[in-house]
Amino acid sequence: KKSGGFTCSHLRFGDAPIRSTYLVNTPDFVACHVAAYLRLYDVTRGLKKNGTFLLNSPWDAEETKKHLPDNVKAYLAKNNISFYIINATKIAHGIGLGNRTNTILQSAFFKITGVIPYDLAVEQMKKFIVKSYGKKGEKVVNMNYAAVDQGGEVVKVEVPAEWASLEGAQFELPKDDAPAFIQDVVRPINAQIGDDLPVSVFKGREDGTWDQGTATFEKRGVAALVPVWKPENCIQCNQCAYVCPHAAIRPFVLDEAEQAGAPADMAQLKATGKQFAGMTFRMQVNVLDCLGCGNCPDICPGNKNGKALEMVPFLGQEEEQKNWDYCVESVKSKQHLVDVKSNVKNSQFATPLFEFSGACSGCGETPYVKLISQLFGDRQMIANATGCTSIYSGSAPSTPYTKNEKGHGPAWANSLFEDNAEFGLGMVVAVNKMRDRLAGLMEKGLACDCCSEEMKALFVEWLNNRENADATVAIAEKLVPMVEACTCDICKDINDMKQYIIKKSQWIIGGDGWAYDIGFGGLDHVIASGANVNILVVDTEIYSNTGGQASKSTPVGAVAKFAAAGKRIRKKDLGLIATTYGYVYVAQIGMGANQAQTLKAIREAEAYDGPSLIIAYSPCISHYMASGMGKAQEEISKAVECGYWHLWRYNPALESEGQNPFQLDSKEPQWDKFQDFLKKEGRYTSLAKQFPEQAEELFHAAQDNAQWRYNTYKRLAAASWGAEVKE
Ligand SMILES: Cc1ncc(C[n+]2csc(CCOP(=O)(O)OP(=O)(O)O)c2C)c(N)n1
Ligand code: SF4
Ligand code: SF4
Ligand code: SF4
Repeated sequence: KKSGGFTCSHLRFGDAPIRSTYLVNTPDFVACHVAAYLRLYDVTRGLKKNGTFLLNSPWDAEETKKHLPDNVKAYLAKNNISFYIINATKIAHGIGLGNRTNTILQSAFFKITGVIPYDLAVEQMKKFIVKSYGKKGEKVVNMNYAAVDQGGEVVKVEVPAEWASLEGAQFELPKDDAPAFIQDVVRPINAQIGDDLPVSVFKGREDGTWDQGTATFEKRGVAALVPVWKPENCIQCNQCAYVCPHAAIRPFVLDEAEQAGAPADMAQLKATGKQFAGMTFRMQVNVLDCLGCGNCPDICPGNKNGKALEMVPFLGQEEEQKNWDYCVESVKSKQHLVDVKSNVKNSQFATPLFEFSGACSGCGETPYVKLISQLFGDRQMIANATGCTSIYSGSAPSTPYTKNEKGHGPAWANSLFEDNAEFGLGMVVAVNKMRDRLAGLMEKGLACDCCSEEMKALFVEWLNNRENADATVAIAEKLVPMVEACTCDICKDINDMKQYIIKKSQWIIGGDGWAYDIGFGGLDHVIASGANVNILVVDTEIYSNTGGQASKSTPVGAVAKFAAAGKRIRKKDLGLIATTYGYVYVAQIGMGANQAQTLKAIREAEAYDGPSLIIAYSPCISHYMASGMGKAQEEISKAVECGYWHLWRYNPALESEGQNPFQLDSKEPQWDKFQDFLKKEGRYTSLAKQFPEQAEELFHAAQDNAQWRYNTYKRLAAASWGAEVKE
């Protein structure tokens, strides 16, 4: 998981040097920083007799006792554990620290354990705060001082002796009708007891293949706030689902039978659009997989009475999960009734085949990855560079890439940071080779006595249309049952290769660190090859996964690791470089600025018979946006409005029609908003705090560079294409 995921830290104290290199298995003190973990993990495992347990509890002492699971109660009582609580989340919010509870809980630790005199601990913590946050200004230092002071306000909870008699109360993983692989492998690993698994449970998967769609069984339930749908204000635009980074809010369309079977209190609207006649519409939130980012209410236009989504506390919304379960299990997809590629609204009727990833709440990268899975996921192959994309797309045991109702979904693999484009090209070359072999078999089949005339007609159709995705899907539907039923050698061989009948959609995905820097040589090689691949660069303008090092995409003035005094050199224009080949489709997109342009570019890139490169602006936690990640989409919109980011498409296919291949999709920026934009992101403001004079200079250089780039785009877009060049 990226930020906000489960972390277990181990710490040893002692007067003598510590030489142990293994984890702490029998701690004296355990602190649980998230109450939801009480049910997900065996939190008191190994805690010594007479030890101490501290819980960051959203409840008072009496309520905490009610919410404590039996296994924890029994453990505390049987082992004479001293039990303390503190509501660090409430304190942190009160101080202005958001969800940052660590300092409060650290102070609580010193208060309870007395490993050193508490006054000395406070003094040392405060000294360290000045060292760590001094550069961020007095306000940040004071907030952390307050965290230390209020961290001492722990409450001791008495442990009733009768809890000891809660016999048989052991920590247990849920038992339900989930597949055996989930129960036997995925859940133990998720519960942090994967080390206890015997090797035998991995029998049959020695090659490392992993089931798709395991993320859906996590049901983390970690959002403090979740959206609630107000149907009376909803205009059925589906923008909320479009921008959700976690695929946790989706439109469902119910036919009459599905309406009749729905829970009685599950509100629905009459679905708009004549293809949905007689059907109802429901925007359904998955409260257990929502990460509470707030992007959906933020984007929601609602109607004249207000927004149709509102963030409310998760506690109290648990029952909503029943409606989600009904929609997912009993409401069939209606995506075949619309053209999902035609517009933003329709795209969201397609089932996401990338869901509930471990990305940070509100991540700006994942909405693009999810959208592509909705449009092409059932025939998608993905080569994924190392980076955030590889971590949230495949950290064992969690796999967010999943399958549709027919059991079709993306094939995904992660290669090295430095060779991912080549890895993706290898996939294409291999698939093409197999399809050539398939073509040979079909040609042979045309002369076969056993193959029916109907089959032969399909062979011819395929041979003529093998690069047309929709045609190959239709052919596969008819042909596969026929070759499965036929006993001739040719059909047996075709059957063995049936997964190659449908044209694949090859994607190569990674961040700017990969595409602009370390993987650039390979990326350049692959686009130069002319192969039909689609490359998505989720551009955070920084190496996000490793903590924010500068890349060649980092603009002038931004503070990053290796650029602590602000980047001095302007951003590389990767997109424009790629256009110089003349046969590469290139687009720069920004979902929050122009949702339709994003969809159009992705659609055009996939349709283009050659290499395509899409560079997608992606807000990230390491931008330290003042407005928070819940405003990620709005931030993209502001970036484009002020000229910080530009939207354009370069489509070589237009050139063959005598048109200018370069299309500028951004409006003339409001340059007077540029400096303001920088001053709302910590990656820029921290420079202004440390080096105010250089900051002003660099911020103006950043604007000059952006203007220079925009003018280049304007000139390209205005070029009179096709006119003969005069010497
Ligand atoms: C050759 C090599 N160098 C460094 C790393 C360590 N590393 C892993 S991910 C990463 C950063 C990825 O940044 P980016 O491509 O921008 O993707 P993001 O995480 O921002 O999505 C780095 C440096 C590596 N895996 N391989
Ligand atoms: S709050 Fe965020 S994660 Fe939750 S449904 Fe809305 S957009 Fe998705
Ligand atoms: S964004 Fe708002 S109005 Fe649009 S579908 Fe979602 S809830 Fe309804
Ligand atoms: S890109 Fe940024 S917000 Fe997204 S997962 Fe990575 S660190 Fe988190």
